[in-house]
Amino acid sequence: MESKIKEFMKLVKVRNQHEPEFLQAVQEVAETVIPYIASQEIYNGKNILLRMVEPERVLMFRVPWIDDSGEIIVNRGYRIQMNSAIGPYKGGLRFHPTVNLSILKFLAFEQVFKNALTTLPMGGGKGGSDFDPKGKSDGEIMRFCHSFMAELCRHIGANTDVPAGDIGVGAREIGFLFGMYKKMRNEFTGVLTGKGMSWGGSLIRPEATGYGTVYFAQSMLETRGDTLKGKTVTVSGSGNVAQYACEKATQLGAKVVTLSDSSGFIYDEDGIDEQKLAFVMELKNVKRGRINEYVEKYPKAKFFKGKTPWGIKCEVAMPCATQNEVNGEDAKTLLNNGCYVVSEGANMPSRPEAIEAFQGAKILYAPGKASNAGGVATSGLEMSQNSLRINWTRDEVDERLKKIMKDIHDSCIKFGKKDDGYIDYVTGANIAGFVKVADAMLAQGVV
Ligand code: NDP
Ligand code: 2IT
Repeated sequence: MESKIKEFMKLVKVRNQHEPEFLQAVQEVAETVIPYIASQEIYNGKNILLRMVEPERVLMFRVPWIDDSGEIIVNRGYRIQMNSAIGPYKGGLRFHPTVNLSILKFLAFEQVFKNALTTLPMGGGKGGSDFDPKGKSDGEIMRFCHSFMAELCRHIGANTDVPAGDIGVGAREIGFLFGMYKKMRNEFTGVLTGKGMSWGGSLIRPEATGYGTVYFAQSMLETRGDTLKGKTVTVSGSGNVAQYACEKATQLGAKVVTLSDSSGFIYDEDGIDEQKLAFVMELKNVKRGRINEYVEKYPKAKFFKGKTPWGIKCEVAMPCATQNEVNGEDAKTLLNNGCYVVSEGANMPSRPEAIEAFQGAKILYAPGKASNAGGVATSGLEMSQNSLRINWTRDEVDERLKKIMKDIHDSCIKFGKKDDGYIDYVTGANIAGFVKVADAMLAQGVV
């Protein structure tokens, strides 16, 4: 088996030599799915995984725009249309200076499996730009988004490819992107998700990723007759996912003690309650400030410059910032401090050594493609509402989200439960996602 995996990875590496994040994501899937393929007659000799690692289409384009000083700036735009076997391409757009082909291909690849797990008919895609929204005026953000969509609008559509938000892309950006799509194509459709409530958005979509990550942690704890009540939780990031993970964990009786951004983390021993979180939301979403301003408002809290929160004692950790933010040493520290639940809100936040440490210690560890799937699942619900031209209530969407998170948890158990009862959520999520997409690909032939 080892040699089969090595042989497969050799082929993938030759084609994608300079894409470390993409190779990292593929390696994890290969290690868990190749042994399964070998055990199932129907998938043998069909090169399905080899087809899955090759995007159906990669778009790369120039995004020129004019900044407030009158200078012409050129950014690079991308859309990876990874797999459409079970539905239109679906996945977010990331605007961050680190964006490149490797990052977006890893995200698109993960998205294929994640979307399959949601039980909804969505293929996988991802896109974005190396544009840095930090410090830009609203006018600059608008001009950039309009230029980006002026090209992207030819390649997407409500039945073709439906983008949404990710790092650096929230409600404001989705608004500008939607406006230009509508102008260029002269149609009002559900081509993007994460829209505003008065123009086709869904209740709970802003909350969904963070809430879902907490619901998943709850399901994992239930397998051990445990709950979130009274637990100390560390959260990284302070953006969309982190904010709502903090909100739901607090509502369920846990105490969230950290938040972070790329400049460092804050530690509030008393817990980040509803009122303090409202301050963070205003700071990050309206004033677009930095997390260290939290300690100016709440002087009992401490700011640790340039550090991540994984040295703080907790029972539950929720990485909600970015990829590879938890390394092997961080994992050991978390384990030594008594952490026994890790529910990932971000995509691939744990490095392979960290995952190995978590699973070696047999703690409850959920990979992002399972635990953060609530965001895209609710995007799927937004698409359904757009097609029906109706809006569901907050409770209705939340109930559907809870059910989907529970179904994902069940799928992980189905394919990931070991003989000793330990649930390997990585294997479970990868195989469950693979089976759904692979069966559709087999039915559709070599396309
Ligand atoms: P936001 O842009 O709202 O927030 C991102 C947060 O992460 C910010 O606090 C940001 O800090 C921090 N961050 C970003 N990059 C880095 C970095 N390189 N090092 C340290 N901190 C960093 O994004 P989201 O909350 O939407 O996304 C967070 C994660 O969740 C991502 O991995 C994303 O792919 C994933 N995700 C998002 C979903 C969604 O629906 N939005 C759905 C599923 C997963 P700073 O402001 O300093 O950059
Ligand atoms: O990584 C993700 O799942 C997202 N950024 C959300 C994608 C979506 O289409 O809602």
